[in-house]
Amino acid sequence: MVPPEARMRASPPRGARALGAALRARIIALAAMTFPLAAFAAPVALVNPGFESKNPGEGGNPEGWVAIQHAGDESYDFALDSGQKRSGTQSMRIKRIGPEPYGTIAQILDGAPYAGKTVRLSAWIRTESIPDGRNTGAALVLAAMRGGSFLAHDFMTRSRVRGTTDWQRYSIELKLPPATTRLELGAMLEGAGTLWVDDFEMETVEP
Ligand SMILES: [Ca+2]
Repeated sequence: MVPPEARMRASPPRGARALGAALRARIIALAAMTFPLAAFAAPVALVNPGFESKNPGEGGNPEGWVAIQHAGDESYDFALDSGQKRSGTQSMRIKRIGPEPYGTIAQILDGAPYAGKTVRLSAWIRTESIPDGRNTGAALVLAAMRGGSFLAHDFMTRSRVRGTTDWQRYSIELKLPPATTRLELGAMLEGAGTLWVDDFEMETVEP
């Protein structure tokens, strides 16, 4: 014979059951909010995104990348640096050594597959002695082009990394106009100082 008090405890109180159901409903609602975004983010393959490749690139550059600087005197030194890395054994370093205004390490993709889509570029950046100023700073860069003409770009103009900073992950997004045929991505140092960059990632985003 079970005492009435014990029988009451045998099944969960009504309040607890209601709470469990509410929690389940909330988890389902959260999952519904999260999955559609995840489902439409598709990775874009990059060559040598962490600067670990031992294969030679073109013109002395790391495989998959091209060093670009403003015309004029050689003003930026581009080098793989095993003394600083976010992961693996080395990162890319850009250091200003002359008077010209910018140095960029870039990867160039066929833009047609991404025309009309939004892409998100992420990478880890570390900086040393980058001065404050209007035309200074480290940045991730994304540019949508048709041939040699810019259609749209994001150079982190309002969120440059300056001063001396430890590794931190940054992301930018760009909606590529439908006419895009060429996509340039990378990292840029404008003005003085040193920039290290490592572990690039890119994905298409279609919320
Ligand atoms: Ca690396």
